[in-house]
Amino acid sequence: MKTALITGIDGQVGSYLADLLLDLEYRVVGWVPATVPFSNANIEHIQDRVTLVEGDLADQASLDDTILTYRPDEVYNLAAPSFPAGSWNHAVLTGDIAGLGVARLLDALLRHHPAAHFYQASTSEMFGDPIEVPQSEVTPFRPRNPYGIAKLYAHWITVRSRAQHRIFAVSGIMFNTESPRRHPRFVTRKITRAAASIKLGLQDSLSLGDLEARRDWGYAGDYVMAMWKMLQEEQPEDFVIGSGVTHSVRDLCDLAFSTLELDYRDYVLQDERYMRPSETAQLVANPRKAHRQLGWQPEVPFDELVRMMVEADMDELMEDG
Ligand code: F7E
Repeated sequence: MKTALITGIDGQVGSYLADLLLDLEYRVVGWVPATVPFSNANIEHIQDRVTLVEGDLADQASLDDTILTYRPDEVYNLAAPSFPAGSWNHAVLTGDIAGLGVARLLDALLRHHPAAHFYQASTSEMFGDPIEVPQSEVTPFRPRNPYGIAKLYAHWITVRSRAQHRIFAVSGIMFNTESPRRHPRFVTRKITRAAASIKLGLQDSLSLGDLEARRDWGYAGDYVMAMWKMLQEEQPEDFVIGSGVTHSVRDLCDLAFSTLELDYRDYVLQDERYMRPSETAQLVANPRKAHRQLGWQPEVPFDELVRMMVEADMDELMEDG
């Protein structure tokens, strides 16, 4: 039986990855934060089947202990602050955890268990304000916030550690991943939850930022398969993981509200508080390498994803009420 360590198992992507690895009969060890209360909502359904360990990417000792104790065959690093716009308020913390934390984790692997296969969760935010559209594995990086900058450090320390120490370490450059387990601070879930809440008469309106902003949104449950496949390859390589299609926030509103037979124009307000400077960038994946080499294709298209999220939010709000 293979053992996998997932840092950030309690997050959206971590929980879908844990579901997949349990289906594949791995022993799953999940890292949860040691110093802040964590929400177990995403992993409640599997808590009896995974081993939870407290750890922190700021704490070298907890990394060393975990690697020495479990000697995982595969390590998936998904733990990091994940709000690009909000990272301006926590630039140093973001750099420490999302950036240097990866150097610490690689250090622990190199010293205690260099045979492990390592996956670093990189992000389209590293492209930031890109010089080409769509973005592939060879597109230059131009991050535009502390989150993207920290993730870029993590990307390069992963790629260069592979060359320097000949370890199996790879970087998966993921575009936006969404699902009913998405935190409601992100725009997809903010909208699907609000649409359900308005339908049930619990809320009258929804304040958003730029309705014309576009993103390449995909289903988190599909993307974890690409992550796993990357670690099963013969050679360690980096991949861009995304759908290759963008939609606007307006499209998202239209779909989410019309699923519930509502017209978003009756409820959506624009609010300066949610506007971001430099939002003109076109972030869209060129996932051809993943299609060709990993045989990976996302299965859930955007409209189905939005409907799935709206329905889950309706169910959840009705249960709560
Ligand atoms: O914004 C626009 C906003 O906050 C998406 C993280 O997983 O993906 C995620 O980061 C778009 C942006 O995600 C509102 O301006 C409009 O254009 O859902 P989001 P994100 O910033 O793209 C990347 C790949 C990551 O790596 C991150 O960890 O939606 N938008 N109005 C809004 N966004 C929010 N949150 N709230 C609004 O009211």
